[in-house]
Amino acid sequence: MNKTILAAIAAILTSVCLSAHADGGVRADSHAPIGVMAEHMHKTGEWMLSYRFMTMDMQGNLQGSDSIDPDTIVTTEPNRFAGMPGMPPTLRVVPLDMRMDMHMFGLMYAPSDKVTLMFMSNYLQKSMKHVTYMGGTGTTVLGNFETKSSGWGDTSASAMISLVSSEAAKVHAIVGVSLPTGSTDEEDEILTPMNMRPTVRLPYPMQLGSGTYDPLLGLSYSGFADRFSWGAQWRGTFRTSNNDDRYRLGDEHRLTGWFSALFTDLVSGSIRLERYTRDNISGIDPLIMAPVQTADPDRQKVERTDIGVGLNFAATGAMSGWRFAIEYIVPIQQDLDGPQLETDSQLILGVQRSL
Ligand SMILES: [Cu+2]
Repeated sequence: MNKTILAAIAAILTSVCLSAHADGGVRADSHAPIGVMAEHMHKTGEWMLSYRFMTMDMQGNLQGSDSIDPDTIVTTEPNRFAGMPGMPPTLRVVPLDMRMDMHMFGLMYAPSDKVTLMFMSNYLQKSMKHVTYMGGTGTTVLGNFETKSSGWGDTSASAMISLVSSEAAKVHAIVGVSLPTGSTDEEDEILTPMNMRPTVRLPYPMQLGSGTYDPLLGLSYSGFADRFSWGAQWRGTFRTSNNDDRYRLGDEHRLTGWFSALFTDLVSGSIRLERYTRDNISGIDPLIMAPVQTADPDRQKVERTDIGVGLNFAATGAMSGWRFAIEYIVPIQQDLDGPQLETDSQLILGVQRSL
């Protein structure tokens, strides 16, 4: 993590807080921790623009919840393409680490107090480092390579519909659709166990979109006391049809609960738990075929529990309407259909501007 950037962010946030003075009604924790989406609504006629930067680091592999090293993977883990021409019996290429940076842009608008509309798009930058073992058996390393992909991901359009709205409690439903604006045919050069360097369609985790129109559903609750607040939310993404490449990604669910404390009206700290699940892929892209775990539709399932700590800042005065937030998230439990890369940490920075 870049310490200079973090120090600069801390300095900006501190000056925003110090220059702000409290005025009635604004409280930092009226928005949930920044890693939670679609958790607040707006009043009739209000707009909000937001930008979030999220970075995710993955290092090392898990089989279930246990670490598995590359030498073990390439000698014991079966290759689902075994038996096809030139394919070895076991995996021979192992991902070592992955980094994903996501730039998320959001727009919210409330046509009434009962309904807030939300649009989100994101720009993704992914890179994955690998080790390739020589030939079809043994533990002789042939070399390393890195693949990269970048571009716009899928776009979502949702409506939040208020069910309960009082000072102390707010509940709303989330109904939306994810649109397939992200690419599913990203390519890059790889190193094969036969020491060739072809450019091929990249495995599933390196693609940018789903290729499908997916219903989004959710339910969100927030509760407020004088100096404290809390909330819970479930959001699901349902993959209902195959894409043009003959597969569909697994359904995703996020169940989260958080607790926030106000330090001043304009600064709050939070702690949050999240349960994230993603199913395996059904179907298979005939152009994604390699002796590597990421090319296997049955090695994509994730069950993970994360814990996050965060800070929210709400500005007033000259910067009224601006909010800044940060959240740092680490897993406390992971169970993967592996071998699969293990998540190490996520950092989310956010800026929001209400109009
Ligand atoms: Cu908003």
